[in-house]
Amino acid sequence: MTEFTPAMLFGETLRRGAPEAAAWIKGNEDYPQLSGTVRFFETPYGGCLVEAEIFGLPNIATVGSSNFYGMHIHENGDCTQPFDRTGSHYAKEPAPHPLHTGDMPPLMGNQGYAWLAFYDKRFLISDIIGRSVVIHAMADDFMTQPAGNSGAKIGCGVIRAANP
Ligand SMILES: [Cu+2]
Ligand SMILES: [Zn+2]
Repeated sequence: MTEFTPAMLFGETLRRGAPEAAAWIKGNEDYPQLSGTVRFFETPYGGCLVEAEIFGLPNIATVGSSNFYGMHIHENGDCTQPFDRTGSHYAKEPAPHPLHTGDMPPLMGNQGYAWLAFYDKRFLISDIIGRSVVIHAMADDFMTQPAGNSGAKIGCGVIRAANP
């Protein structure tokens, strides 16, 4: 006998592949090969399911390499190069890092490729449409203020409603 857990429904949701919102990530001028998507799915439990698939992270050339890359929702949906208009981490109410609404787990790049899916109850999809997902050059240390010392903004994508 198998107990039903949320993960079963989450797997189903990802397989169906119909997110309520998505961000197409592009790299900055130093990382033009960086690309991918971050998708946001509603769940019956409140909160949402986030799935990121990113190609071309900086360690791509090093055989067998892996590394962490900070990833956050920033307040402004403006990915004009060099991504300096994205503003701070999105926060519904003032809070220290990593308690911002838009703080998320880091990507783990495996020789340039990262896939990550997680459940997030900090925001509703309606809160984040028109904001941006930013990927950083370094790991987020989840301590340093105001942004976890995660380095340059190497990837950016505006979050758009899938069915506006
Ligand atoms: Cu950030
Ligand atoms: Zn933060």
